[in-house]
Amino acid sequence: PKLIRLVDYQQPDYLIDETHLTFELYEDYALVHAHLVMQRNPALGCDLPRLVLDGVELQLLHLAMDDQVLTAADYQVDAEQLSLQPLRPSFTLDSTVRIEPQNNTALEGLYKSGEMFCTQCEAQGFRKITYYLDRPDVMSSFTTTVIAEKQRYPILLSNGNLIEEGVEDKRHWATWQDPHKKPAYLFAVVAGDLWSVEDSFTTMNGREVTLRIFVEPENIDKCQHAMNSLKKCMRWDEEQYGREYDLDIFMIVAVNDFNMGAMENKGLNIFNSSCVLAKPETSTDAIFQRIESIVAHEYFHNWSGNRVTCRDWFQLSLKEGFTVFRDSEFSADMNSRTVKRIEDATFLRTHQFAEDAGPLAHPVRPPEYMEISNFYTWTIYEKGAEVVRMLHTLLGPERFRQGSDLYFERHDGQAVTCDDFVAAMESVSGMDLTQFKRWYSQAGTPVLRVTDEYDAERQLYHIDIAQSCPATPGQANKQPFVIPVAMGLLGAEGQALSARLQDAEQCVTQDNWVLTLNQAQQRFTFTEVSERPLPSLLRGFSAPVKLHYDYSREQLAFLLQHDSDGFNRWEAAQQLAVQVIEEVCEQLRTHAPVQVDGCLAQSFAAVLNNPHLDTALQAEIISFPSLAYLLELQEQADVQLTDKAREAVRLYLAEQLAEPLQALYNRLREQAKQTQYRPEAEQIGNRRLQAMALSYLTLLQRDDIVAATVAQFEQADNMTERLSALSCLVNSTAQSQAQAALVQFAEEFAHDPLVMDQWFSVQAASSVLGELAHVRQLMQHPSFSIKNPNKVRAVIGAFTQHNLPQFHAEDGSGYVFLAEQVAALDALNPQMSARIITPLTRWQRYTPAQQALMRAQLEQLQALPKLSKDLYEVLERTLA
Ligand code: HT7
Ligand code: ZN
Repeated sequence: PKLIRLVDYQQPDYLIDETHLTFELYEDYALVHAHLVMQRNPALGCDLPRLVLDGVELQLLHLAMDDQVLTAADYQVDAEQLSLQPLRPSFTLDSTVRIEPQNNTALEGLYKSGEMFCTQCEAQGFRKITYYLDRPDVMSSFTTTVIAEKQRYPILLSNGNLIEEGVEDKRHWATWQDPHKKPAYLFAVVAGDLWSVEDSFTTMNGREVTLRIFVEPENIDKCQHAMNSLKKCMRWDEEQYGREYDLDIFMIVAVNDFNMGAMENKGLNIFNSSCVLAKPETSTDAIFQRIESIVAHEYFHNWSGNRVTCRDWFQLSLKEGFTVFRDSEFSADMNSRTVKRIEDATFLRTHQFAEDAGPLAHPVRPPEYMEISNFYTWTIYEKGAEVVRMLHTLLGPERFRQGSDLYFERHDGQAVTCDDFVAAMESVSGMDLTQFKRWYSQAGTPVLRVTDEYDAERQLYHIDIAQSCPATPGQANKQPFVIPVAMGLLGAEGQALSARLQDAEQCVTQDNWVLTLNQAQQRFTFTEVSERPLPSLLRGFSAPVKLHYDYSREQLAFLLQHDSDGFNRWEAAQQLAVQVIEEVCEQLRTHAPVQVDGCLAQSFAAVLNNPHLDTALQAEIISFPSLAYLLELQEQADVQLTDKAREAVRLYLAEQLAEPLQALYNRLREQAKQTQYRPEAEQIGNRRLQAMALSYLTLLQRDDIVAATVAQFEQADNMTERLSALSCLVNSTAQSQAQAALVQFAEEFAHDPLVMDQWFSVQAASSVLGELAHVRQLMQHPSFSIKNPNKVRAVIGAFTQHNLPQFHAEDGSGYVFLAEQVAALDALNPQMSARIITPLTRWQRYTPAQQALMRAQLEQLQALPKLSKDLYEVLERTLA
């Protein structure tokens, strides 16, 4: 496979003005007729180079140019392309191809999910449907006719508005027309026996939009939350960004077999059913929240992605980073802003920082790729969103909104670049963002080292910040980034200190500042500082960096109690926990007696007693750093030792805080019993704190607590409480109760694949129950199928990403298992194999013995006779 490079980008030689497609769907194949109205790209001259169309796994049955039928001598065709010589600058091209959706296990292009036909065209799936210029800068209008058997496929959908439909014998047809020009990756077709819920939305200009969610009949009672979320985010986009919806109908279809979360096809979003279907009895709070955010994400793409799209796939973060930022702000407005920020920062620091520190590190705008599907990464999405967030911080909300308005106005209907986005921000702010753009071109997580000095006599306070960034593949040396560091100063009583920041743009006294770093080493001086302050740094996680300041445990406990920034209160608790756990790691390493510092228990007790903190934030603060995050902080990850230390500290906390935790649990559980379940912020916070309390109490191995857990499992009327109880049992020593609960659960929900996913995950992720043998057994369960990505994630993904002690078993059995599954999956679904292998790609992080075991598996995979392009690229980079 060859490398595609950003520097080689060239405009398309030909354009497609109109695309007319007819799909004839049958049980063992489909015919696709394409009529393309094309022209030589006028920007490139009058000569007529050969026309090269993309096409993969297509059987060409017919080809005609300007109605002249072409024979094999008139064109060349290979496994990926079809080329021919146009004779005029404007011409039409007709083709018919035969494809086999029923045998398409890669879930890219047109495929079958159960009894339903559906498509996934981003990034390059359209070329598996018909010969085309399958690149995002070729934008065309689409008219699509779908023909299928009426009884099996009563619903026939495509993008845009329905313009005609009819019946002929047992077959029927529907024609859809999308008036907005779009690249092929936004194309979609669906045919199936679907039911729908319908609602409507009146836009800010008084237009009526029909909203429809299509699902398989048994899921019709699980659509309301997605519908509510859709209406909320449509209003939010109007109010916050001035963006109005632009078709008469907006449709969502839920499918069971889907490689990612959802897809923003114009007017016809296709969703993984796990990201759209919910009801209280089967879905947890986390699922309800995920649905709200993904529905919003896909809807927001209608502007940030569809109306203004990407010129090429190197610009993927242009739409994904901006849209993640938008959906994250939406969720923050709908729920607790602080908790949302904590969740986002935790995710970034656990997953994206690891990616940025490993062999697959790449900039937000990668310079090259072999297989673009491999670049739907945490860096493109989450770090890309942080880059947009930093622009928001640097410009301020009003100018950022002006920049966004200008971007949409300038580029509506165009395919553009990240530079165009930043240029709009420059135009409205007058700022020169040239240096800022290093965030798009340099990979790696910057590290900030902060020291300070207080001059009591002159009431001066100096902060010195050094920034550096580790080398990443292909980038040995990094230039300084522009980094906004939001901060405040606390006095001895915990009060916010006001002061003047010297040389700041506006020299006004305040108590919340944004320091803008742009050099390797910088000093910032505050004047009129009345006492020695304690700095609260990187408030709200204002930049995706690692910040080191040498806080004592007392200072962290003080920040945890007094900081006015909720995010930094939580951050202080995390840092305190990390320090305490690392101390225990050291004791275990040196075989010293384990002594857990009491500071954490005292601080947590104060948090639990603080009536001014909401329960959601309390829950976040007492939630412990995950094992994955702790390992991410270590120079060389020691899984078993860190797990032991972490568990020892958790047990110590449970013992010390047993009384308040028990009281809290009892109060919240009683309250839950009296309250009708709603997936709303306040209740979600209560349930999360209740679950957190129960998970600590479980460690005490007390019969009364086991009994309370069983009672919660049996009596709760919602999945959030049931699953948290089940998880506590599975991870406890009460294995007979755990087994009984698992059996009961599986009997009750055998018919519901999404609930069974939760059943699989809770076991595979458990270091108590999820031994490899058990995980292999789960894969034999009738509800498991390796062809279904949700099942693969629920079992293999949960085991390798959340059951680290078992996955990293010292005999290497976890690595052998993962390699086996990767090999099996690669023959079926390359996007999934290249994704599920991720834990093995981090091999350099572990001990030499583990490294050798992991590397051996990677090399064995590399030696397989037939590898997909996706997996080939990942292995090449990982072993380079
Ligand atoms: N833009 C969508 C990306 C996507 C995708 C990419 C590759 C393979 C399968 C896929 N399904 C969806 C999703 C999004 O970011 O909104
Ligand atoms: Zn997206």
